[in-house]
Amino acid sequence: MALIDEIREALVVGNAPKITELVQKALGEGVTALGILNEGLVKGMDIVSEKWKAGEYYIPNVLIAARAMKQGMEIIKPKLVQGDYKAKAVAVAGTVKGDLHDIGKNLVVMMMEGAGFEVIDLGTDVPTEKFIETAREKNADLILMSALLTTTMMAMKDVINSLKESDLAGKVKTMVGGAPITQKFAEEIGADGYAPDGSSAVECAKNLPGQAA
Ligand code: B1M
Repeated sequence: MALIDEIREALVVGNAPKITELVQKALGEGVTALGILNEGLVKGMDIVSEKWKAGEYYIPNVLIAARAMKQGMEIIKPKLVQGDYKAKAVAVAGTVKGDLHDIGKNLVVMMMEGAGFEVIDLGTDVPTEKFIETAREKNADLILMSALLTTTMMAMKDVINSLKESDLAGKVKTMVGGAPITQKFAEEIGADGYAPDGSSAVECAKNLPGQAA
């Protein structure tokens, strides 16, 4: 079996030690970090999602897989540097209030850092004010928000509205993403950018007006 398939299978069963071993081996054999991420880890997590939807997996199964994913991501993180782009931009990132999902957000943060952005990661369940306060304190250029639950999507709008009413209006751009988020929703809530995945998040951030390109 190809190494990448083994990584995917180890992710699906949440075997973190095996993930560590296989990811290191794959890097040693010249498989790219992006290949390991997209073809191994993310595809493995897609299978986990399907199993959960089908009722074959329960929350502990998903958590174990999430832990294995995190471990794999930590190993490839230093290798995910893309090109020689060096952004001057500072971004504040987080999963919005009420939402504890962080795998996708962590991926986006990792890709942004790899592309040269300085990212302050506020973690999950981030209150509206925390995004604004941190952006002000760190003189940030961007606020990156992730949401995975339909019930927490509207928290993104709260952040955008608070930003518009603050002294940071027009200075700090916003970008949104996450499984239930669409371009249409992003436009409706007045976000400056939307991206469906980590790579396009980097492109979107680079192309927002005011960013160092
Ligand atoms: Co949750 N969960 N979960 N969960 N979970 C979903 C989201 C769900 C769709 C599963 C389902 O029912 N089919 C469903 C939401 C349904 C809905 O809202 N309509 C759901 C539910 C219901 C719940 C709970 C309520 C379950 C419960 O307790 N009864 C609960 C809520 C907890 C809370 O947040 N308050 C819950 C809990 C959990 C776990 C803790 C078990 C675990 C999270 C572990 C963790 O994150 N540390 C978990 C997981 C893993 C999932 C699924 C299976 C997988 C999510 C994931 O990590 N995907 C998910 C099913 C699914 O999405 N199909 C599900 C992989 C990840 C790489 O993709 O996060 O989409 P994603 O990120 C992508 C893009 O979206 C994009 O880039 C990433 C890379 O490509 N992206 C951005 C993300 N953020 C971005 C930001 C950007 C740009 C792009 O710019 C700023």
